[in-house]
Amino acid sequence: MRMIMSTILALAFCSVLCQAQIVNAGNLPSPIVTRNSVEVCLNSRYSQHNLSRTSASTQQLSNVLWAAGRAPVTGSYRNIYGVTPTGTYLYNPVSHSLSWHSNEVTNDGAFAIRYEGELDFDAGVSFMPALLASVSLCKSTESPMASCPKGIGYAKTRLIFGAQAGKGLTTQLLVHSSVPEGEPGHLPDPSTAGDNSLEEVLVNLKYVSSFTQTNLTLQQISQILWAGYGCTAHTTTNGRAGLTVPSAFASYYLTGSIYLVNENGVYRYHNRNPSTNLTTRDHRIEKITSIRVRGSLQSNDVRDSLWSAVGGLPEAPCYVILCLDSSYVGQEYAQLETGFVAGNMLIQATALGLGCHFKTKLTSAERKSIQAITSISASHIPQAIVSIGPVAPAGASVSISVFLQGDSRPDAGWVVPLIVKFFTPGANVLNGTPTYEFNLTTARSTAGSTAVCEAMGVAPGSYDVTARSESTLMNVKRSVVISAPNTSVDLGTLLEGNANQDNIIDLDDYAILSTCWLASKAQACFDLRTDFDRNGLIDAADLCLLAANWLRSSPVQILR
Ligand SMILES: [Ca+2]
Ligand SMILES: [Ca+2]
Repeated sequence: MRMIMSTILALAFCSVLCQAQIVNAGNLPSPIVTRNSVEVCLNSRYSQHNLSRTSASTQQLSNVLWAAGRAPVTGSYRNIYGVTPTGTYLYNPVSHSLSWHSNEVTNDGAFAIRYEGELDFDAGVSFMPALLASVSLCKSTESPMASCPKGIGYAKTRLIFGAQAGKGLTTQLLVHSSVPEGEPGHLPDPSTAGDNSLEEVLVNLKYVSSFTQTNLTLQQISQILWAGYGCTAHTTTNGRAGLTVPSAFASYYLTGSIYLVNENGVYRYHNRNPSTNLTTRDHRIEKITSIRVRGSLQSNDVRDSLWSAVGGLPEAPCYVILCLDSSYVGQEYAQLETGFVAGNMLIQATALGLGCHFKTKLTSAERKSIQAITSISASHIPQAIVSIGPVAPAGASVSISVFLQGDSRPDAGWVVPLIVKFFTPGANVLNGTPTYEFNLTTARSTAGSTAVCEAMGVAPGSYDVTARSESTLMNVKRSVVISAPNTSVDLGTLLEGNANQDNIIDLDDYAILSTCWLASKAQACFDLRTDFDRNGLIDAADLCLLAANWLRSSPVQILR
């Protein structure tokens, strides 16, 4: 009984003591939003090695742990621990709270975060938001924190935070591409001052596996490569040009081993000039020219081959392959650094309105295939692939195809506006309100026999689907079942001749055609509405189409 009482007293005493310190088991205060941009925080980060043991505030701890918990979990699991002067706590990212874990206390800095997980890469992905959140505390009601990732003397690498103020924020850009604008390999200056808010970006991180296939601009590519592994305004204590990521002893393990794969081919990213001199700064890409392309010789686009070769890789317009030199493979610091780069790319992609995905745990067969497809250096061993692109809307994408009339329709005449609507089955498709309406533009199908386009983000279900173009009647297909991720819908032949866009082909349309009879495109009286076959001349071919569809009316039922 006495023992139980003393235990209770000891616990009570500990509880009082703990309240005097920075941490309590239980809920943490909500993170504060500083409104500092992702870019300014990336440009301002640096590692500080001698960290004060002055206590951190609960708010500082809250912002840092919250940010660490925002990163997507890669690998099978991740536990985040806060190591404080009073003990070690397990952080719960769902409830934003701490629970007691062990008596281990910090012997360096104000507190540290450390991880248990399947992958060192994963710890790196989660370190970066925490680190940037600590930088961002500058210019808020809380002081910024200095930090440093350390491993020596510990069982597991940790990110240690000191309560002393850092150097503050800077938008000064010290790196510019050594390749002149307009020449191959040039990258435009990255922005160091976005108008986003780091914390708001972290709330809405776009970690996705479904992208629309819109190619990235060179400015977007420049920004993402810089965020991942670009030079900042900082110089390290051993005289090297600092990067947006920390690196043990400023070793910079990924120097020259980051590759970009886009619609134009494969490129190696360089942040140094000369490439191996870590005291220099650069920002350029070098095309890998020795790509062997099967089939067409004109294309260096290997994205489809890459996608086919790597299980679980999403289809994306842009890939970044993070490699390690074979001498670094398996080293914890080096693997951690691949996670830093990926984490930054996710944060920056989100700030640009793009999505991001990480493919990890590549098999040795996949690594060999990646090297063969991209022709990258044999000593550069792929560790992870970062996919980047616009986020595909949730729901199904619907591939629409229609046949366009007119024997003399030129190639350009297959590119037409197409209004596609999705209705509840049985709806009045002429006057009713659709569930979805898309103003699309067609392209000629690869086979050349149809005009095709894509409607994105349709919730799976059954719909009456309609389509019409500028001078056609409306076709309808009833009770079409749409399922994710993709459904193809053939909406049949669109009937030409409806010049005035009402729902019938009749004398009104003929009257419009007769006023511009035999007009060609250059003439003032030319009226595109009656150039039904889009060949730039209004003649007997157009009249024949109108006559063939005479008195037909919308909606034209397409049965199958
Ligand atoms: Ca008409
Ligand atoms: Ca014509």
